[in-house]
Amino acid sequence: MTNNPKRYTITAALPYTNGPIHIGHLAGVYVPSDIYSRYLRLQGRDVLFVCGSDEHGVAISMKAKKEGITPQQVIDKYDGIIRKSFSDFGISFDNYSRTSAKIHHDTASEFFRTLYEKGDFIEQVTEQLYDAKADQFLADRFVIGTCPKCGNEEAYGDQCEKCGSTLNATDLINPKSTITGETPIMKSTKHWFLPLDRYEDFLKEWILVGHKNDWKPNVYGQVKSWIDGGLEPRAVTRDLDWGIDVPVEGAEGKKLYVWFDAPIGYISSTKEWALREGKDWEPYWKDQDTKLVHFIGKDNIVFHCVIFPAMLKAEGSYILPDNVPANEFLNLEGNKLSTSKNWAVWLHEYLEDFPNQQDVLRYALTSNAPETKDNDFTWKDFQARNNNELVAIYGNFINRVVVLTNKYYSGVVPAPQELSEVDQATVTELKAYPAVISSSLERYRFREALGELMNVARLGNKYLADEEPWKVIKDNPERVQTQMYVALQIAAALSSLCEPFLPFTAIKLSRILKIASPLSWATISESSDLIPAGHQIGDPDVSGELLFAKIEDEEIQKQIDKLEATKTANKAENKVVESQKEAIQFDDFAKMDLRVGTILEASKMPKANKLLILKVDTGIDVRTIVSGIAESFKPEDIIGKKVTVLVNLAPRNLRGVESQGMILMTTNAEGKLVFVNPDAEAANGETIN
Ligand code: B3M
Ligand code: ZN
Repeated sequence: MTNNPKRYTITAALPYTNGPIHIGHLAGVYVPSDIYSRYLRLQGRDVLFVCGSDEHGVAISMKAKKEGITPQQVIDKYDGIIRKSFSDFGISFDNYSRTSAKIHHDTASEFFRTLYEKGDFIEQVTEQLYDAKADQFLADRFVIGTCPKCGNEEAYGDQCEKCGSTLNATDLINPKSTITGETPIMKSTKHWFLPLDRYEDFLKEWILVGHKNDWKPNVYGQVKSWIDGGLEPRAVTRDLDWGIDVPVEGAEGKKLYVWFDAPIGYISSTKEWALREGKDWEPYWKDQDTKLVHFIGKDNIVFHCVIFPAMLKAEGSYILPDNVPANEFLNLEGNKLSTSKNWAVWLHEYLEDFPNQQDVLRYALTSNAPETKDNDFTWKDFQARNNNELVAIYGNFINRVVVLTNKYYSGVVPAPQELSEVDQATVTELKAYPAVISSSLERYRFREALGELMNVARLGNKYLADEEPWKVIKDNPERVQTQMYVALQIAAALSSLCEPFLPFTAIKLSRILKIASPLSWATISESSDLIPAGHQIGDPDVSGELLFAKIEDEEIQKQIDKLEATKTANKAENKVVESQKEAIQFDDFAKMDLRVGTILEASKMPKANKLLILKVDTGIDVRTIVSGIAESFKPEDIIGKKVTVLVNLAPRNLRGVESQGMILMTTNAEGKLVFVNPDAEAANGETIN
């Protein structure tokens, strides 16, 4: 690959259509790939940015079983939701396809047949895991067990998401079927294996030597440990009823392994685009002057850096990825994002609560992106990024420039007088920013690049704060013409420099300044006349629009409460019911004397947070009972409550108070303490049997 590519093929991991898109997907893959693609287009480069829905694999079949619908219905439902989410967030794919499309089935089948006919596969009958109860072979997510590499007890049959290793299902320790929970038996079956061991030397040379310095350490490190661990043949077919048929004799009932077909989805999406646009797809995948970059999350590293490149190498006519800048994981409020536990901020739900604030989320996720290590999204940080940075720095600068331009010059850019030294220095600093931001983006450092963008807004704020045109206007209006002219140049530059990161803001600001099309970054580097004297900015009803709105605490609290409710629901759903205790004889039970009682008085035990002192009418007598319920009930709220009392429990001295019995309690679905209430009609003293 040359250092000056003729064209770029940018791919973003194909999302499984087994659920909606959440902030982790955006942060890990789709915002960085979109920033990079938008940036390259602004430099006038030939960019093809492709993606599509990943619609095969066990994840889809499991979702279908769970929802009681067909896999086709699952993929149609989520393909639509996902496409809308990407469109809503301005993820600017040139093509978004789907692997259930015929063009992909044809492309993947042809790819497989090419390798098959070249004799690149090992055809072998092996013993595989089989669920006799479900009458089904167990592969991928149909089986779960302990990862032999890291001990993760929730590793899948093909991959451990914790350490990134890909596995053979038979490698799992203590495997269990996720269909029936049964322990699998072994059963013979034929599959086709990609002999990765034959590509070990090629991979070592291409990656461990060739990309030692330009691949991110988190990516290089994982690939190195995987290669150093020794590569083995990997099955690229499965015994499944959902997926792409294996296109060779003797493969009835076999499907392509999803991770064999999915990366080929990038190629079929390119073909689909080329057909629609009347272009030739091959240069984007076969020309050495094309720069191919895969954007993925860290759990996909081995597939994009080892398995797919081995497939491309085996086929022989394709280029290899120049870089795979995988991100680490984003967590949410300290916990791992989880589709199955609904522990996520779903994009479609975000827009319901924060309409037209896509850029705020793009900004917060990029500012906090897990580029080198896992990171945590919190709603408080989201609010702070918006209020303290977007509103207070970027929005505030633009608002001041627009208000003063409208106030002093009715929205017309004033003609500058001679630029002062400060003006010159400011303009010189502005001209340097396209190169500064580009340098970070070319190295896939998106957080750093965004920080530099905000420094442009800071430059504008500082210039106005130091120059104080609102004071100078009284005595030296000519000077203010120059000051506002300089400030407007910074504002104009921002409208283009922010486009890759904040595309919706770029449109808004261009409308406010009435700039017809984004300024090229080369122009910003060379010219200090980006928005010329005499130019009329947008009418006040347009130019008066604020770029960003403050986010109030209530809006954030609503989101935090929503997550708390999810946590509670998960607790209830995942509550483990304790197994039954050891059997007792009836005589054992008969020893307990349980009665109906009523709480007459209640008070807090001094210096004991958990204890209440109760006066209980047991029907036999009124007695004192100390109960550990102070954290769940206020004394005044339980007066008169009917309770179940164990009256013949030996008295105990608790903090100097003699407690004569026990009130029976349990917990509700939310884990909150509740009374075991006898029916209201039951009279005090009645025995409970
Ligand atoms: N569908 C994403 C995942 O593992 C996977 C990516 C395929 S990219 C070819 O969630
Ligand atoms: Zn592992």
